[in-house]
Amino acid sequence: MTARNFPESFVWGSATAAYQIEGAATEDGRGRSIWDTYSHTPGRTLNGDTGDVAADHYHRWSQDLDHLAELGLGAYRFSISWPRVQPGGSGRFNPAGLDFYARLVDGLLERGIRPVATMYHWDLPQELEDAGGWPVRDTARRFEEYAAGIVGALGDRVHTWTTLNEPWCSAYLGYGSGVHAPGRTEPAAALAAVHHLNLAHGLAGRVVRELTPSAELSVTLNLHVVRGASDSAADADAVRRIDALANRAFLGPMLDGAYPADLLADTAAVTDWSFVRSGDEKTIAVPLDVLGVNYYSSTLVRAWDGHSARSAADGHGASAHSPWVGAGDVDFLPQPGPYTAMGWNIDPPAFTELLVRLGHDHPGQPLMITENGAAFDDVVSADGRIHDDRRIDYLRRHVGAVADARAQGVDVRGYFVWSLLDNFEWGYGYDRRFGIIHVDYDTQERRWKDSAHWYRRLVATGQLDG
Ligand code: PNW
Repeated sequence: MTARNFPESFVWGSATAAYQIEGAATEDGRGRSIWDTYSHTPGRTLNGDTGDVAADHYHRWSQDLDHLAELGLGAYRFSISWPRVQPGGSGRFNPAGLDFYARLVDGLLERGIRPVATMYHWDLPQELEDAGGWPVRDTARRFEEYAAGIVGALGDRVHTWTTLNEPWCSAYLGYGSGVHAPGRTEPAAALAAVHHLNLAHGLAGRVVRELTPSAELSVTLNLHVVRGASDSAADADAVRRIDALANRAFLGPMLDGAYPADLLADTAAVTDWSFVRSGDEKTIAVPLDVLGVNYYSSTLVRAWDGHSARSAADGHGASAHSPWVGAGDVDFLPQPGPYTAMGWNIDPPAFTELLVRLGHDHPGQPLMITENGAAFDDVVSADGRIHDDRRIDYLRRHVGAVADARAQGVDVRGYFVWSLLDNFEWGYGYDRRFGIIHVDYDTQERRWKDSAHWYRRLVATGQLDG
């Protein structure tokens, strides 16, 4: 067997998120989330796009599950909309909302596809934001109650429960740079959000353990591969600081039971971290069956010398409101291309590097790639097909990077392509297409891109071509 063969047991899937595909924003008793508010606020999303209709998956879910089955996928990662199942974020649950997910889960099981459910993919009920949002501790308690409701309703049928998707984005983009909902730009609040998201993960994890011991428990992190512009001590320190904010702020408490001391020291001018109470770190460190890893591109930094021009690659650098709380003197450098339509650089070796590091730092922790994929400007050709060769090339090289990590002994158990369908790409609206299946937003017609055909063959053979 060559390094590029994947065993039968390797899980192939694809991923979506509720607000990005469902639409039906006001149907069947759904409440409002921070993304409804944000996307309806002028100037927040490209072209003023909202998730009101999205890919209309709420009405087309059955047909969409048929696509999963035709792709031959073993698992489907979706998210549950908190305001659809618990409209005010506390108290009463909405039976119609729970029914939707019960039908979805049953539809997956009927097709022999494992349900991998994410509890939170960024759609916080607006009422909870009005009460302070993730910077306040009570939100973690509300999340625990929500988790008990959905696990109680669906627990025995869901194969894997994922507490959070990318808490890095929720905390730093939602409360630091403000480019995601709720659009706040408050550095101290962003760090408090980090902690309360971690706490929410731990509390919900305990709920899963207690209510459905046979289900797998996971969390999904968007981990950063941070490289320095030189091997100077100053650049190495910039790498260490960004690694602390991006990665160890989550990996530390979740997998090692404590926040890294350097993170607390680096951010001391922003907050004293007094929101971390005794016992919290123990709660957060609930053992995980799998750690979900999302990877798209890499990050290059240097220590700012105070003189040279500042750059702001990805809009995440030294902009007016940086997500990199307390690291205003770290410069984010543009990287060599090629780039995807997000402007993100393509760096498959960094993916292998990340996985090898995780295998080294957290031995015995199984990993799952819960998102990887690319947006490109897709064109429907005269033959009616979408020849997305660049997406195929991106996917081939990144699946290859996973194979390389596995060949080095890293325990990666599966791969989910982002995304099944074109969808609402947050601040970029419908302008950026990540799907392996094209969506015509006028007719809601689904059409397989060449990448979907390519993925089906990979899934069937477990063998990378080319
Ligand atoms: C992830 N960043 O989001 C999400 O989990 C998906 O919902 C999203 O559609 C996908 O990746 C593609 O963007 C991210 O700015 C959004 O670094 C932004 C960033 C990273 C991930």
